[in-house]
Amino acid sequence: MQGFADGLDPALLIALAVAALVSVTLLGVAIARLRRQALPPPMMADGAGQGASADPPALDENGVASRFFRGLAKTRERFGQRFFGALGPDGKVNAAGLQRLEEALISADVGVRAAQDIGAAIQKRAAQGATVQALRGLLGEELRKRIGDPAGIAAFPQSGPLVILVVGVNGSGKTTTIGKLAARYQRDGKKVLLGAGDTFRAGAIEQLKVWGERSGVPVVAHQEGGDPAAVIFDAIQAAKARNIDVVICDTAGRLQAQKTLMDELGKVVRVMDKALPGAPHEVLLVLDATIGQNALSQARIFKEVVGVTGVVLTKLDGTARGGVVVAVRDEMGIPVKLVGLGEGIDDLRDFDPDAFVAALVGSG
Ligand SMILES: Nc1nc2c(ncn2[C@@H]2O[C@H](COP(=O)(O)OP(=O)(O)OP(=O)(O)O)[C@@H](O)[C@H]2O)c(=O)[nH]1
Ligand SMILES: [Mg+2]
Repeated sequence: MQGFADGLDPALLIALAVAALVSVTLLGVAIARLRRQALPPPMMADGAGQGASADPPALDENGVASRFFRGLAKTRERFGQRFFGALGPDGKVNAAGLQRLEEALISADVGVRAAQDIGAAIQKRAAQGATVQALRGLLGEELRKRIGDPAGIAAFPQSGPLVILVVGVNGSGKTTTIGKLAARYQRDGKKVLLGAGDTFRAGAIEQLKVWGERSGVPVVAHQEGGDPAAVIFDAIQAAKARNIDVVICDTAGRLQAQKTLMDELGKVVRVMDKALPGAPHEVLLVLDATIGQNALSQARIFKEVVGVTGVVLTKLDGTARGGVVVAVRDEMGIPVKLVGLGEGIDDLRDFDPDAFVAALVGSG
């Protein structure tokens, strides 16, 4: 009888040895990978926080402060890099530094008057020997006092539905805001109904219906090209008949220069009051924060035509011009009530002045 090894070809033996070597190497690689996974993750650099050296708030991911902090990343960066960059290492401001401070504020769209006043206040305190940290605090205070107290959406009336009219120029985010707001009321256990008052733009009714379906909210709509006042009248009547808590009405986007469309909006408001005396209880002007100071001229016109009661500032997440919040309140006297911090259904937040200022300048 032959022994086991006797029958083996030397070439086969070499192949077996190579295979064993490869297996050992692969095992080594796998062990190294497992070890790496067991290590704590590397520190993630939050580019957003760099400028103002603001620490992210230690709250849960979806907490108000965290959402503002993330959503205002770009504005904070601009404030941080330009504003604090304009201070010397000792925190002293000279004439050129002051100029740069004002420019930084203007470029974040807080408005020229506010920028000058805040710049002067900081200059004065710096001349008294204030530290950078103290100047940061002063900047926060100056911004905060210009924003005013938080203002919420109108309360539910004693009888009948709360009626909200949503207006604004094309693409500002009206329909998206309505979708998010409807979902919010729905989550709070309210019965919501939407009125498809944008009969002007092709596809607008469909878009609102899609948002309605997302949260199971009914939509009252007529044909494209129909009279928006008539649709909204029907929506309010239906809401009364069906014991609805909140009616939110979409409208066509319009340029403030389009006189007919602006007149039409005036008519919509008059008809709403006929359907339900006192309606609309809230007229929300949706402003796209990325347009900065142009938002002010829009606010001026809409305020005149329909008596805006609150502003929704959308797309704050995508802009470095978040300072426009200050200008809207400071120069127009209209409270910012809600802010859009993203495109998702959960990205509409009550405007929180404290969280806003902390997200811009840091809490320290
Ligand atoms: N990043 C971001 N995008 C937003 C926000 N709100 C709205 N958008 C986007 O802005 C775009 C326009 O939004 P719409 O809701 O259709 O705007 P609209 O005002 O109804 O527009 P018209 O019906 O044409 O007048 C869409 O792509 C939205 O997803 C926001 O808060 N953040
Ligand atoms: Mg729309």
